[in-house]
Amino acid sequence: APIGIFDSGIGGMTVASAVTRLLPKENTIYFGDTAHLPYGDKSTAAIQAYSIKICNMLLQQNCKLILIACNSASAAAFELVREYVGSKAWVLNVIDPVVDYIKEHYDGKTIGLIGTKQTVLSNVYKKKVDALNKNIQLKSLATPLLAPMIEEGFFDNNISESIIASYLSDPALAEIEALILGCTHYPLIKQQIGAFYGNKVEILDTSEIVANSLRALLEQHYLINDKGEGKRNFYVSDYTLSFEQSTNIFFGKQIQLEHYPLWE
Ligand code: DGN
Repeated sequence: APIGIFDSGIGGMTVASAVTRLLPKENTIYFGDTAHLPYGDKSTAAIQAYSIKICNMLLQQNCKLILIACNSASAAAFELVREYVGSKAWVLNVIDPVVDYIKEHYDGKTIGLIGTKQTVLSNVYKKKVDALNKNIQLKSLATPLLAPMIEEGFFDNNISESIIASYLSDPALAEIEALILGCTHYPLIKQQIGAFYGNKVEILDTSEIVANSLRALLEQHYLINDKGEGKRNFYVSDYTLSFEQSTNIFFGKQIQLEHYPLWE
């Protein structure tokens, strides 16, 4: 059975890429809801409705596990999706693995979070980190310009450097000792963010943490497929050539996207 991965667009391919690097034999089905992107500015109700419909499609394809590879959808719809999917498949989001990582590696520290408005305003990270009772202070800032900036290919030049510096200098993120990259796109600017802090702040790359936790879950339930052919399908709800060209940025090589008219 395949692993289903979905996101609001193609940014979730950073997570898909980390998963396929770690589990190359698994078959994966990726669904990018490009007809509705960006989720980061949508209401909770809208994101919940989109997520349920996408999960239906992934369940029809027999997925053994559904990974919500989008921080905004993880924040808005994880509980609902898990309830909806029930025992038909495992459901994983991109927030809990990071909170588990923090639980293991941090105590009494100040940690920063950047992400979309939906992710930051939902307060999900803060609630989960507070519930750890480890005296960790979570400081967060919505950084909505970063995702479109990266989509346009600005992630290692002067413009991205100055936008990043402007956001990270915000007093809301003062004196942090680690920073959570709470959006699918941000692994692309990990280097520049690290450099901003003179490499003295640990940058928590959620795509890698999530891939490790997905593998652990499959292992724990004897669901690993190490004899598969590593078949990969990439669907989008709205196809454009520019989405296809941008896959290169997020997946590391250009991917052929198939149009899946889920909303038509
Ligand atoms: N995939 C979204 C997320 O991780 O929050 C970012 C894309 C967006 O909504 N701009």
